[in-house]
Amino acid sequence: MSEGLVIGTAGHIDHGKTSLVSALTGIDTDRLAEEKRRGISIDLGFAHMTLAGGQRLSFIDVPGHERFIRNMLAGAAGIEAVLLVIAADESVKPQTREHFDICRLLDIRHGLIVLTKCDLAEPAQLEKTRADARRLTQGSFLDGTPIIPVSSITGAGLPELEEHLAELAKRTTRRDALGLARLPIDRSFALKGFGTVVTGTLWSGSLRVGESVRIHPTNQEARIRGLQRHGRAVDMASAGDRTAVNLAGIEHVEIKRGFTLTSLNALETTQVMDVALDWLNPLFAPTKATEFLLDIGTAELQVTVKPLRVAERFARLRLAEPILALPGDRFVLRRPSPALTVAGGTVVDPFPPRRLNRAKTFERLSGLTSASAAQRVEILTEESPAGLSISQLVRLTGIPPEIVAQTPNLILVNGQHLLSQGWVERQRHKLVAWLEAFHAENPAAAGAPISQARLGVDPALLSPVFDGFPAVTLRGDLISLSGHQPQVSAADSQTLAQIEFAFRQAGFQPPAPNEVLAATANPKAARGLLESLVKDGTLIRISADLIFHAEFIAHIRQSLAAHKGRHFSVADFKSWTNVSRKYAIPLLEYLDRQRVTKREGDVRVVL
Ligand SMILES: Nc1nc2c(ncn2[C@@H]2O[C@H](COP(=O)(O)OP(=O)(O)OP(=O)(O)O)[C@@H](O)[C@H]2O)c(=O)[nH]1
Ligand SMILES: [Mg+2]
Repeated sequence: MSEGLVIGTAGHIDHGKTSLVSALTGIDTDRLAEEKRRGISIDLGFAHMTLAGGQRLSFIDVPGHERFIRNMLAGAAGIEAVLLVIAADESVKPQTREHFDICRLLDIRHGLIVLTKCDLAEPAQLEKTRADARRLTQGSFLDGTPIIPVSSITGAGLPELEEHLAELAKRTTRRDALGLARLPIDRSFALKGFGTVVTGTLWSGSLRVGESVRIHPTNQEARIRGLQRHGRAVDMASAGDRTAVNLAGIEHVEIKRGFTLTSLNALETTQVMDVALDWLNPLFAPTKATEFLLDIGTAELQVTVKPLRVAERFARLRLAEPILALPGDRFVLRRPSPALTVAGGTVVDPFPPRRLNRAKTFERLSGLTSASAAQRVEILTEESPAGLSISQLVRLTGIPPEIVAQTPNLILVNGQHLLSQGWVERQRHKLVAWLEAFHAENPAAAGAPISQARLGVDPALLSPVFDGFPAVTLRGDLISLSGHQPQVSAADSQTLAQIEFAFRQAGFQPPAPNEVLAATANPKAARGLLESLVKDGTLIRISADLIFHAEFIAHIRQSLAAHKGRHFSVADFKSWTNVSRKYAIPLLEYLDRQRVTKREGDVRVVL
């Protein structure tokens, strides 16, 4: 079970965010010398507390200064609820709006509004700030949420705030504990005696001591030596936990904020993705490819935004560096200068098709945007030329393999590859068309060698195409349309009968094929007919010049079946089957190849 709701602060510089966290938790999160000297927060601060009712809370305190929005965004990436902090004496200011916008754009769904510095505001001023806060948050996730006036100096309102925090912890929906482990890293440092430690909020899945993990985008592997939550060692961390991970096998300087720690061999980074965007102002939306800053997870990087069509929500992003992103991930776009948050967005496809056909892409992205997880797997499988493997689908969607494998409406082949019903239907159509053409060109043939009918598809994927498909018939190595009758002339059918009779009559002492052919009316044409009898399984070629009627091979197999597991000599074989020495050796070699028997030195065993 996960423990401890992760709450972030948000609000304008100097509005009392750090003082509030400190008044609640007793932890001063402004640790840097520069923060102390300047009296402002620069980087993220981390604190935690236990409420009277026993609930645990983690706080991520963010800087309000507009120059440190990047750090604020890295902090906001890990929170489940926000305390929107507004100083009662100053009311709503630019970064109040920007932080609030960022929370909305990142789809944070829970929070409280705290009016700080109440000791500094007259009652009328307090009421005005309260009204401003209501107006700002109208129609948003904070519409109707409690507004709690406090003073971090006098302590007024703090007990009420704690009650509201307890209630907030109860109503906040938690993250997905199933799924693959994913932890966007916000800090990496070395602890004496421990080595490398990274911290972050575990977005999904769980982590266990001893397990191996992957660091993206550098693709390094490391082992979890220890885990901590709320400063205490634990064996396991789950989705939603503020987690410190002690890693073996990697140096702390090799890891930066913005990297992601994941389960070992499931996910990959990307550099191009298709997204849906919400512009804060329609005028911000570019009409051609334009550079922005992309804040996603704890990472910030340069990105080129190419709108799909004018005034269109969908766009293709090209990232300056590879990052780990999955469908549904939220992000923020900022204009580099003058710096401004301009849009939020959702990753629709982190591995889009290379070619951008605008009309098709629009349709495709609309479909993916409204798709459930299972429908997404279906769409991706259907659009791929020959289905997708489970591991490919995991990489494309972030959905764990055991869930991908159970996608309804798809066909699982060999436990590792998914095909759509539509794909199977298309192969069946192709196969029927191909067989129609084959039969038309080869009217005398009973069917086509299956190896020719594979239509350029991996043979391992074909069983769902052939199996349970009544329109085609498989016989031995031959495939034909069901009901296909080989068209043979009267003369040919007479020759066919003559050849078959010659081999059937000879039994275990078959004639030389050339002798049989020589006895026919047209030996040259008869060779093809002999081969067709071999192909359709009426005759069986044991070696280059030795052919038996299939009846006798079946007879031999039957005789051997009675001796399953027994060791036997060539002499035994002759007495069981009445085959003469001349034929016994080639027959036994044939049976070895067919895995009916197996040679072990001087003797054989019946398998
Ligand atoms: N009188 C009074 N002063 C407060 C209160 N809360 C904070 N202050 C003061 O306001 C100043 C700024 O407080 P901080 O907590 O650092 O503000 P902040 O929002 O964290 O600022 P940044 O992190 O830089 O955005 C400090 O001097 C605090 O002592 C309060 O409730 N009442
Ligand atoms: Mg601060």
